[in-house]
Amino acid sequence: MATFRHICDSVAVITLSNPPVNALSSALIQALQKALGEAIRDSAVEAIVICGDKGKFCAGADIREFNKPSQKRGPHLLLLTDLIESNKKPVVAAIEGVALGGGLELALGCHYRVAHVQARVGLPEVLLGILPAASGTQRLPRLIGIAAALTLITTGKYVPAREALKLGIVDKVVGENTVDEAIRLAKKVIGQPLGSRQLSTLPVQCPPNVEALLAEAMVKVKKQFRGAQSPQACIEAVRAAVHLPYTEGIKKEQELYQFLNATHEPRAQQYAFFAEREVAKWTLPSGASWKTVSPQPIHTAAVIGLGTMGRGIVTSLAKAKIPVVALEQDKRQLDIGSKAVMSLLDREILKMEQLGHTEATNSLGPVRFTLDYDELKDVDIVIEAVFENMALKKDIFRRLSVVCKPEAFLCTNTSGLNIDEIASVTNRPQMVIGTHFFSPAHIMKLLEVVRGCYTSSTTISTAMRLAKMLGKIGVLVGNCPSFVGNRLMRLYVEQAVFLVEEGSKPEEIDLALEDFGLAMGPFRMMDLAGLDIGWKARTEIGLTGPKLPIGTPARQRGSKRYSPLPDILCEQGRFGQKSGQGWYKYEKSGGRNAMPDPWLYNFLSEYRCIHNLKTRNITQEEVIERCLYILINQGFKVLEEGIASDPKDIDVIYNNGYGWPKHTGGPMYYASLVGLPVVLTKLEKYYEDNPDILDLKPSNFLKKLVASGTPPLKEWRSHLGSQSSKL
Ligand code: TC6
Repeated sequence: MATFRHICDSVAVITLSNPPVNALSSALIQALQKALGEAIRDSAVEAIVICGDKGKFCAGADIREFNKPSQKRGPHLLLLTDLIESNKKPVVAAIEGVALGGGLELALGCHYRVAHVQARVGLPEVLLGILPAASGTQRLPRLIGIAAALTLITTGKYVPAREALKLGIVDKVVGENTVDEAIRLAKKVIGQPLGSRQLSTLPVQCPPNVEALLAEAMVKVKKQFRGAQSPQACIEAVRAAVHLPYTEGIKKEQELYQFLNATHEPRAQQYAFFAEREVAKWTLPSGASWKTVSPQPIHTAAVIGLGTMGRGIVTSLAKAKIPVVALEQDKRQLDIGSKAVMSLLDREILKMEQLGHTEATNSLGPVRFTLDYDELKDVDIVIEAVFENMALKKDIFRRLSVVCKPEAFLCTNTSGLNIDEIASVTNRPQMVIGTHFFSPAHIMKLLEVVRGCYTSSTTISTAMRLAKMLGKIGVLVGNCPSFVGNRLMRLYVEQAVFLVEEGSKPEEIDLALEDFGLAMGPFRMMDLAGLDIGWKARTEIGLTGPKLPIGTPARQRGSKRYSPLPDILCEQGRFGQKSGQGWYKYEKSGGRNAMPDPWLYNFLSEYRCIHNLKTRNITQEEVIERCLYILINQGFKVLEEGIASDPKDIDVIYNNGYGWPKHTGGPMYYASLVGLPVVLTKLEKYYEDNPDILDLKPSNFLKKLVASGTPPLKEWRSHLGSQSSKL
């Protein structure tokens, strides 16, 4: 756990060891306490170095233990940091890999910190619904000042070693032999006064406008993390560092920590943390799994189509150092696309340089632009990213069958088209898979990996590995129209539009859902994405436009309720931000500042008049319940149909691809928080009120879970029975 050994008789080296990331479990804290005690008592030891085993200092408290009652968690890290700091022998932290959360707090208790150039440090507790409760909120501001500490503590951002040096978090950065350097430093400072190195004794350097700074930070986090309490508690803790002596500040830190711990947020965020890692551990009904099926190596890739998605995908591959061939259909598109890609790559280089990378240009994989399919003959994987047109995609896959080597995997970046239909035109349907990227593809973390009925387990394994190589979270889902993410999203958006028909204003609905914590309400989202995209798709399948059978009622398709509102807006040229008007108006075409539009109010009252719709007062509660519960209900249907194998898959998709607030865990976790009987009763009520909204009809699986006594979320999967998995 924590081993203690002498080096050159005067320096004791204590190594933290708790694979895989040396997390501070109670056992490790106990072992560290023991090793420290021995080193402090040993008169032959004059200085101490703390390092981590296997090139990782420490990733913080062991999150797996957070659900244990606190009295069973053993000695508190806080006491340990005080013990380290107050002892007379200098203690140096040798930081390799990561010093995160409690790991950094441990290092801040040390008198000196030496970091390897590739190490990263940070206080990510806020992302787990808590705050740095082992003195991080009190020691860090004393070391680097209020402004920088606020940023780190409220964002949870990981800071690379060179930036940490600039900020003053570490004293030295080395390219190699971090522990040796720490030992050298420890020897050098033996006997020197430690007063100025004991952070808890230092005053906090406050700028004159400190209250304004804190207030500004509060406004920022309230906007950025709507509905979440931990960022606000972090600011309160830093405020305590400003106004109170260290020991009082620590009391406040503890109080705030206890307060947060009594809310649902830590559990929700910690669930989300582990869910993101567990989705990588896929298993098929056949028994094949991430453990048994090896991925094929990917040394080179190709991307077809350099529109918005293709450009992002090329950039993402280049960032992962994978050489890419980028193909377009004609010279003009290629010129436009290649310029756009180069500009994205330049931005990536700039970002890396700002973080202190000296060889940023060399750290990207090379990109070759071409019009020639023959250049694809040797690549290991192709990602087709042309627009959503089945005929076009099939043409491309037929061509790829001929050109690509037999071992090459063929991926389609589609947000909802049938993978099987695409695979069926190739000479290797088992090597075809859906890779649904999210825009901007070089930034968004989510990758929906869509298994078709022919897709082999090796192809799945390779696509999931690709996600990891790109720094993304791959979630394996089955093939159905719109897959998981967009299938649920469509109903949520549709519900919002129905609510507008019934009397809500778009901005009221957006506000209600943004207050709940969603990154963007449905109307602002539609305006951003472009209303014309959905309009085009609906026109193609005959829901609107010339293919719509004559005599179809305006607000009905089959037995289902339909709202023509978005179609009418498009007919009026209101496509959203791109045309300067949509559900909102904007300062200009391409503007981003959404303003309520009086034109829309008039238009809506006329529309309601024409369709004889009575408006009523719709509460925020109804907005949230109808929009979110219909989405959740569809989540249960997705589970029932075997399109996703576990509720956490849906949650990870929503948290990472759709701006769902992580502090509620994700839609399915949120349903478990609200209580499944409540969700069921509400759905029944709303369905009764709106029998033409068929998707409000509660799913059988939801009903089954409630009838089985509402088991906890981790047991839902076992209640699915012998459903036909699409995975
Ligand atoms: C804290 O410190 C509070 C202190 C104050 C109160 C006292 N605990 O991400 P990866 C596991 S709060 C337990 O796939 P990477 C992870 O589940 C903590 N387990 O690898 C996975 O397990 P699996 C603040 C942890 O190389 C394995 O390690 N710290 C912990 O892409 C590998 O993880 C954080 O929030 C942990 N603390 O990234 C740090 N950390 O293999 C969170 C990881 O069984 N961690 N695991 O699935 C990270 O950011 C990343 O894991 C990483 C490694 C950068 C350390």
